[in-house]
Amino acid sequence: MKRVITYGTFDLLHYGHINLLRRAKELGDYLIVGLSTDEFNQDKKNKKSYFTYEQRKTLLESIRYVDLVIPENDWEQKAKDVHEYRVDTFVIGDDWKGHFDFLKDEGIEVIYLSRTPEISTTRIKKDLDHTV
Ligand code: C2G
Repeated sequence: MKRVITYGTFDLLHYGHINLLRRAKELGDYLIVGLSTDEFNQDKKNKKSYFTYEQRKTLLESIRYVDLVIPENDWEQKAKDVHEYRVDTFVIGDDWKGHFDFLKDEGIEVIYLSRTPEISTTRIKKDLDHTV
């Protein structure tokens, strides 16, 4: 059983997120998502999500590729999570390329997947602002 983990805010869930989660699941048998909490978003990621943590968690848990959603409370938890959840592979979009290579020291495979270029939560918000 190959276990894969990824992290993110996943606000205003869109097909770019789904493309990432689908490819992450294809790399193993079990996919864990570390979902950024509202506090982590506001205090450390300088992001204000439209949907709350619980709403974003409900959305993620309904996706066929996702097996478990855990809270992401800080930048430091990854090195602990990979052992606690017996993870083999860490995956994230290549906008983070190089940022998490330190996980290789924990014996974890680190893979950066290409982002879906034309879509982003920021773009959705901007486009909607112009339509109302
Ligand atoms: N993503 C993507 N294509 C997009 C938008 C997002 O592949 N058009 C990917 C991102 O690369 C990331 C995941 O979807 O792997 C979640 O995106 P965000 O919610 O924007 O994640 P981010 O805020 O970058 O949080 O500790 C890691 C951070 O929590 C990552």
